[in-house]
Amino acid sequence: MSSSPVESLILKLHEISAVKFGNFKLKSGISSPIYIDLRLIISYPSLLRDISQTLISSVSSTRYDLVCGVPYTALPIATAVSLSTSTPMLMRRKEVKDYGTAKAIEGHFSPDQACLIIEDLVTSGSSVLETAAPLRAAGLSVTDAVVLIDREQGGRENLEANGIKLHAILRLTDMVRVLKEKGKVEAEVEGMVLKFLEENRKVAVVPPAAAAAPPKEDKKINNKGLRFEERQKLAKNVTGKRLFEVMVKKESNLCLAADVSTAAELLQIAEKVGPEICMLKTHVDILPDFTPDFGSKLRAIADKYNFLIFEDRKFADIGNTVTMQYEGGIFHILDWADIVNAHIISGPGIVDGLKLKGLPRGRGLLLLAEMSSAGNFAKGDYTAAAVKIAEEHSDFVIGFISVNPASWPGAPVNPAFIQATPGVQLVKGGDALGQQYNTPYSVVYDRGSDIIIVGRGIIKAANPAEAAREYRLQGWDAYLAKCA
Ligand code: S5P
Repeated sequence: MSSSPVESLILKLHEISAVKFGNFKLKSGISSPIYIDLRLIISYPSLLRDISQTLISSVSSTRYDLVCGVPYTALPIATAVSLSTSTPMLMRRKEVKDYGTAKAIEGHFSPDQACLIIEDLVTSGSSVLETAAPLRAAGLSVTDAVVLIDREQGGRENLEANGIKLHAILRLTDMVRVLKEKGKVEAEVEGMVLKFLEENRKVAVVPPAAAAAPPKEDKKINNKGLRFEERQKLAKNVTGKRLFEVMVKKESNLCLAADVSTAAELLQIAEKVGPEICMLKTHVDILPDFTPDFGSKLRAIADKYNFLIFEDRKFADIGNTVTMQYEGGIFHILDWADIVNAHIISGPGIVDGLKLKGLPRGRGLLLLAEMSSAGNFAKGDYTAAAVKIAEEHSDFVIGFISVNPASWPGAPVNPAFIQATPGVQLVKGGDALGQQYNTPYSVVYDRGSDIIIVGRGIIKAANPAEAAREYRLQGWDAYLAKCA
């Protein structure tokens, strides 16, 4: 019996050992009974041609003017697609050498064109999103991605949540089934792989609460076309002005949430990611080795790398109490934090109290207008009240902790206010305790925020400095797309 084109692709991939069965330790640390290495296909030109032809036919009803491969494995595949369809190709640089000097995208294009992303293997979809961000930032339309293998581990859902339709030639389960049918693997191995896939299917599945509030298709883009330079002129508070200035200078709208276990670790990570961030956020009350010189040590690093310090104290008491909490106790927050934040649950008196101490020292305040956690109560009238209080104290309030400011009634609010959003990772998802994550692009472009606040996405990464750089690039690209 003759095989279908997809079946022969599977057999060929198995033949060249691009699909292996055994016990493999994956980058994420988990052991997998199957391993796919598509880098090998460049050694088999006829297979590379067959793969590109299959990819082309699977997107025959999709309109695209350009193709762009996800670096590096998909670059030869994209080249083959480009050659056989005479479609111009773009390349996304993985490393952009210096701030603002090197281009993120190589090749000629005009901003109204549609670009198809080509990828070899999709797991969570984050590599496709990393390539889509700078393309979109350059004004290109990215609505489709074509991939040879879908590992069925949340990639399709994540991409869809980011406005990208995934066209996959084959799923890993099809692959194992065909190999079993053709006698290439034992039933037992097939069973192990299917079990592994089933158990690891939920890598980055969107929790229902996060999925419940997708950005509206027809919404206005918050602060569209307004650059930070212009908004800086509108800011009344010196720290607010400075934050805009630092963002522009460093081309960074990334705030690190430095939720590490010790002060020593915090100072170390501040040194590592300092060049990438505009702001570093602390929870000083989680540091068991806090000493009175912590503030001056962190300040020295902040001055060296030019970022602001934000103590995420979330004051919530009456005005008189917060003046003491701000200035006194063990932490003396007022002495070292440029910015603090407050809930408005206790009414506007809390801002009066903090302002009494903070304004003479040139400090700034962010109001929690929304929260990122599932089921929180900061919405509707509560959010509107935060905006009203901010307007009444715009000499001290520099902006908001927000989640979707583009959806606020009367949006956009005064562009002098900075929107800073937590709950950001490279793929949409959540943690086990109610945190909800959106991507840098959806936070800044769709939801209209300015600053992405990233904690575990950076501090738990194998290389935090590299991860911070990726977040900075994605956050800044999204800001540029909003300015375009
Ligand atoms: O609504 C909020 C407000 C804040 S400030 N949700 C949040 O997650 N945060 C903070 O942002 C939270 O306290 C933590 O420090 C950070 C998010 O960390 P991540 O590890 O989930 O990125």
